[in-house]
Amino acid sequence: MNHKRVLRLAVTVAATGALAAGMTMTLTSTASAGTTLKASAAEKGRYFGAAVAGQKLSDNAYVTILNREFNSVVAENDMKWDATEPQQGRFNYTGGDRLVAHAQANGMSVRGHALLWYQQEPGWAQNMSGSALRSAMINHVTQVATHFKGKIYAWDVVNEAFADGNSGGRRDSNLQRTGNDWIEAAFRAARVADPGAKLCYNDYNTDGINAKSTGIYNMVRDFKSRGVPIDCVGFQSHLGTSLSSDYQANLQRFADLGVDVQITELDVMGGGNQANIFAGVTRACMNVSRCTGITTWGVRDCDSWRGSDNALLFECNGNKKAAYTSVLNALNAGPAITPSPTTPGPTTPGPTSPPPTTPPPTTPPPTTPPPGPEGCTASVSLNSWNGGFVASVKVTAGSAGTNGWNVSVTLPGGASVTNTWSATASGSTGTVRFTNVNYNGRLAAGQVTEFGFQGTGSGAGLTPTCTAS
Ligand code: 9MR
Repeated sequence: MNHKRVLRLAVTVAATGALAAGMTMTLTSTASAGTTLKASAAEKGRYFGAAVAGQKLSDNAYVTILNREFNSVVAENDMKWDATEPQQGRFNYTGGDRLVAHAQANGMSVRGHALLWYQQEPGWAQNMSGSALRSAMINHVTQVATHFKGKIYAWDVVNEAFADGNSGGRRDSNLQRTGNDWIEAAFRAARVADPGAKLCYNDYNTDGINAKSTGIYNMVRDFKSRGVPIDCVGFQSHLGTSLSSDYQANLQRFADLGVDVQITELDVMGGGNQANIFAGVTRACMNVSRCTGITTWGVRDCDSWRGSDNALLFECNGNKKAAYTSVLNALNAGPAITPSPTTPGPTTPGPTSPPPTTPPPTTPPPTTPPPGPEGCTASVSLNSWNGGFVASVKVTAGSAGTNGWNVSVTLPGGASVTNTWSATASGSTGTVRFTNVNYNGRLAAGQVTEFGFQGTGSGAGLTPTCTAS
């Protein structure tokens, strides 16, 4: 039986960022009766996810619950730095690929966790500092995000970079000591590597309006004002025996900056208040139109990092707990979000569906070509730090379109290219020539494609010249 009571109320999204991204939202109050977490969340335009430890995928009882109840997964450990780059420059994607394959085979989206985190750094990175570490970490972001390109709904680009307590400032770490701009450098590199993934900042102890969440809020506001690409903020929500009364207001103030919010690692101390707290978090997410989904940090109590806290929604034997029912009811009672067709803004990727892994075929040239020079033009945008840089290069075809292109840049003395994507480099110092790869050489008149490269030394004053063939 379908007892849908649909009450449409148009909500003007106050967030200028959302408006800039061409986005409007409709809140739809819908009483529904989904019978699984994923169905109920999906009815309301959200996902419901779980953190998965790789070895659990061979536990049948576990996988049965995972596939029945969840439509999003995140690797509990398998996509962290120590797992994916155990030795510098030697990447291991076995665990991450296995989880992505499971997700794709079962219609689940994937959150990526985490490109940079001061914990779980591989030993070689723990021993680094300064510009060597900065280069290594940007390379890590680039390589991992490129490997999973098109397969990740949202990346935790940076995890837990803010200090606990009242300072509202950054946490000390070797990453932080490479310079305060390390977070934005990471976000820019991630955007270049996987333009289709939403890019999140993720942290804990942000479960209300407090000094730490306000520090993060100020960073996000600054990023939005300067065009640093950030799309979402993750609220881990490892909770105790009470829920802050301004939990929802805190989510809402971030949403009002023009970013999505997500509950990313939810678990709650077992006992009397557990079901209420789980329900309160779920209601808060449902009441914030830009809260796009909830992830619990595990499936059953005994899968949890919190051991005897019994912090999750299923007992070890797979039975649903009272907390499960309270979450399901809160999902079913909540309003739906219907994102309108979205025109992606410059820093906000649009549709939630992952982009194709191979770029779509280039469109044929229009019959009346737009005005412009024949050949092609190129422009560079640079993200640099002391000792290194990432350059993003835009190639625009002239009025005749291109069959192929190459772009030459002359690097300052001492600079060299260490890594290139979406183009092939010849040479690494002095004048370096970048040639299209097989899928981005043919451009229609006026069409734009992008490639990038990373370098050591200074990238100042790069003036690219583009030649079409
Ligand atoms: O649950 C994770 C546990 O298995 C790991 O040993 C631990 C250290 O890497 O990380 C746990 O997950 C953490 C997450 O990555 C970030 N936020 C806090 C989570 C719980 O510690």
